[in-house]
Amino acid sequence: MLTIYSDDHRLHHGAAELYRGKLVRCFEMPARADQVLDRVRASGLGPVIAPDRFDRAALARVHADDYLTFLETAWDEWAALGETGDALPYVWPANDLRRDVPPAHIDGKLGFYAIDAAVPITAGTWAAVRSAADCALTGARHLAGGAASAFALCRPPGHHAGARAMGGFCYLNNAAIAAQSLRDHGAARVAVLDVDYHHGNGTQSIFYDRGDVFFASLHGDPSVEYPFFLGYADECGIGAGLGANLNLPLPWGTDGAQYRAALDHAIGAIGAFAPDSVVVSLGVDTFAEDPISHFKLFGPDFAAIGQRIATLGRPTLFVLEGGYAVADIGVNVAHVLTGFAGG
Ligand code: Q9C
Ligand code: ZN
Repeated sequence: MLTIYSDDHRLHHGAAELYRGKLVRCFEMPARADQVLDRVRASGLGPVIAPDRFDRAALARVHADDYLTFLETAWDEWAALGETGDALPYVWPANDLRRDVPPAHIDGKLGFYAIDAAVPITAGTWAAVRSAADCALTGARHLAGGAASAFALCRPPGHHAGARAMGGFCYLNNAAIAAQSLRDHGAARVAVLDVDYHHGNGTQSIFYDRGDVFFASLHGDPSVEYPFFLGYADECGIGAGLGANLNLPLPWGTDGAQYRAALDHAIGAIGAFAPDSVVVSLGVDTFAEDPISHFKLFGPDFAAIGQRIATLGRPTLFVLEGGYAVADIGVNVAHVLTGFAGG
């Protein structure tokens, strides 16, 4: 299996995110990608290549033009205030406010385009998020060219980013951009399977009204878990997308056996959808020792995830999402990928 990786992820290194009344050190950090790259190399999975460069049009297939312009210019507008630390929002267009007018000032723009305060923008953020999207797009290009599988080692992650919103450490939705690229290059039907601990709200919302991209997600029950405001079982799609969205919220404490039962359900639904290719939003924050999550999966459970995905027998692109137990993220990701390769 080919891995696509760029050192440019290092250009994004946020200092802090707002959590429970404090600014805390970012859980999403460059060392995560280093660990994954290290274990991919050690596992003999296959070659590691640099991404091709894609232009803005590939991103604009999924994201709104004004949002892309915001991401591209946010740091310069922030720096023009005389600020030297990371840009973070502090006000949002929530209930009872207007959200039809994008503000002119950067403080307003940050809140307008953010769902939370876990998305610091630094001088190198735009370059890094572009490189992550390039990794995903390169993986999609290899699948379209006939590869059976690929792994886009993306950082920062993407599945919380909507067409016009950043959040949860995510800026561009790498998996959605890749899924759309597969659609644009020969696949009539694509399934996105999201196994990150958190609901992939961005991916769901991007494809919610479409019948050509099936979205299935296993995640912590949003009634008690981030992102709280999407990811419930009754969200089944709308219009042409009705029936093409499957949410499987699971309780805190979910273990390997419970997880596999839900995964088999999702895989059955994806099989019935008969996709031409599959994109996996691969988060390993379901790990028992993850510092921000509440599932109880261990190494062998990750291999079983890969094996079960392989039973679909479809060209499959894995896209890295979350996983914050930094010392273990590489081992757990490698378990999924080698489980798939051997399954
Ligand atoms: N400090 C992904 O896994 N913050 N994003 C939760 C814990 C947001 C996770 C509070 C978690 C986002 C890609
Ligand atoms: Zn996550």
